[in-house]
Amino acid sequence: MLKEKNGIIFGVANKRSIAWATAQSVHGAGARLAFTYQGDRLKENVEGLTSVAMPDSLVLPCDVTKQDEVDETFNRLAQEFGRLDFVIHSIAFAPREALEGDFLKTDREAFVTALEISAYSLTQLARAAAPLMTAGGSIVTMTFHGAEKVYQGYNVMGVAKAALESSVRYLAADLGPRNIRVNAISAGPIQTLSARGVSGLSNMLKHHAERCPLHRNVEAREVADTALFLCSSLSSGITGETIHVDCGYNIMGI
Ligand code: 0WD
Repeated sequence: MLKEKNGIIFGVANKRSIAWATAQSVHGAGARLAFTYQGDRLKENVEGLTSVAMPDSLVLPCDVTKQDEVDETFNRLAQEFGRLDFVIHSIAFAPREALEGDFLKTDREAFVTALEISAYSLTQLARAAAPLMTAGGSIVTMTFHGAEKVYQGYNVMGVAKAALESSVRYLAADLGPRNIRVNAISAGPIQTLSARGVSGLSNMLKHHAERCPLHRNVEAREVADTALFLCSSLSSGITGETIHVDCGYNIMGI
């Protein structure tokens, strides 16, 4: 499905990352991949994972708060891949203290950091990627239902995800004429490194599984396969959307 396609994946922290599940799906469909890692603390993890499973991949440092690293990432991509076909944006961060207690107490610094890394980075990366997407392309980001409804403890990350989902629509409008599609996947809760930073995760997992139509939690593989669909020509008519991959949780009232 993705033979002779080149993609870059932002947000692999370890083997539980949604980005890593996505890498396995798109690589299995034939794509050649570049990965980025945020800082030296994650370098070994990402190199360890890719060297075994996908040794032909490019692995580059890229902290989205450092514009020079973003510029260097896309320079290297231009040199090594030439053309880029898809981007997986699977990045989010908020200071831990902002992810517990009242949203009301969110300070300026936590707000700015969460919005910069979790929302603005999509626009930043889309702007850098678009010139390489000479045959059209697909940009996919990860969001959560906490953008639409209040989840206690999700707090400023919910506000960041709302900005992210809106950014998807504005970017889709800007990039549509170049046949670059931009979509978000709203995933149900999954046990990952980031998710463990949100207070009350195990309750959230239990509540979702009890309430949703499929009566279970979603698997990272299911999110990954939706990303594969969004990167492939099977989804050629879809842009600016937020697709829920949450075992149906979001449709439920009482
Ligand atoms: O329940 C979940 N796990 C859900 C996650 C449900 C719905 C959505 N999501 C979203 C997250 O909000 C995020 O956008 O999916 C995306 C991926 O999250 P993940 O796979 O759950 O988490 P994780 O494996 O921790 O990957 C996120 C990574 C970071 O990991 P850590 O845990 O080290 O903060 O985002 C990256 C980093 O690798 N990241 C950055 N990358 C570049 N520059 C930066 C940065 N400044 N900050 C964080």
